[in-house]
Amino acid sequence: MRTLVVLPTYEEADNIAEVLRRLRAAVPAADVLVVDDSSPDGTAEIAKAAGAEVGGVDVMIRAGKSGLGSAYRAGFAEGLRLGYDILVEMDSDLSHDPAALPTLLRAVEGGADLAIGSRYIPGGSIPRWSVRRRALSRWGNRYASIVLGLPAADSTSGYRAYLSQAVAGLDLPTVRADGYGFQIEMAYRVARNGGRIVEVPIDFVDRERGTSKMSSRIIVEALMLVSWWGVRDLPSRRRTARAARAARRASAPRAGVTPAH
Ligand SMILES: Nc1nc2c(ncn2[C@@H]2O[C@H](COP(=O)(O)OP(=O)(O)OP(=O)(O)O)[C@@H](O)[C@H]2O)c(=O)[nH]1
Ligand SMILES: [Mg+2]
Repeated sequence: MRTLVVLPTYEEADNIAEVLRRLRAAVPAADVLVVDDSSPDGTAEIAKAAGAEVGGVDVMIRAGKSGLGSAYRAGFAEGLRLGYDILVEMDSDLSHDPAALPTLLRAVEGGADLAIGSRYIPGGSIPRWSVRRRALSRWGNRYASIVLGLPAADSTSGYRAYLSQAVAGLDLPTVRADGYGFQIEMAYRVARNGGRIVEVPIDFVDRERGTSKMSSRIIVEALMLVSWWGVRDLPSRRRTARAARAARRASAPRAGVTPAH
């Protein structure tokens, strides 16, 4: 299946060349689209040079820093326009090991609409995170999963592969969230469309070079959005659950009736 890996970058001059080289080694046939927001540190130029070296890399340069969600929306729109079968999300700071990508792609090829690289299923890990950061992420994920009925242990993970058709069906231009909220919103929309979500264990390596662009604003945004979607969609989730219960009752054998032999 034709695959496009979308790599959002903002000030990843120290990481992007190695990401591209390791990506090419892990998935020789995949194409790559770097979406750079005019990083002042020259990330785009380095990406172009490393891209020419490894092949199959395009660089989209946008006018200014507009956020992770917006970068993925632009990259995915381009991937859909060009007719790719699978669209991949991956951070460009080496937190996500390119060597794990073939496993995510196999999950989509095997029938998943969304394959999430998960830190919170057996086999997954975050070796270098502090207890505080781990707890925040773990409980944030639990909250999203309970409030939205999301069938995923790690809906904030940014390492994932989508079947393009699933992305085409979720009305991408109306996805508004950024950062963690963007990841949750995308998974939630796939689930609400009846899509199949599969999780694959990954080891999340903390970035060694460059600076984090995550902020408390992004955490608060995710929390508020999840709470709002939870309240907004409660009636429709109840209706769906009632219909599922009724369908189960209708298909279960009736009590007191002995099946004929
Ligand atoms: N194009 C673009 N990319 C961005 C923007 N903000 C972040 N990114 C990229 O998105 C990816 C994830 O951002 P990080 O800052 O590493 O966020 P994080 O991985 O949640 O946080 P850390 O654990 O601190 O690294 C990286 O590849 C960033 O370069 C943005 O505004 N525009
Ligand atoms: Mg990171």
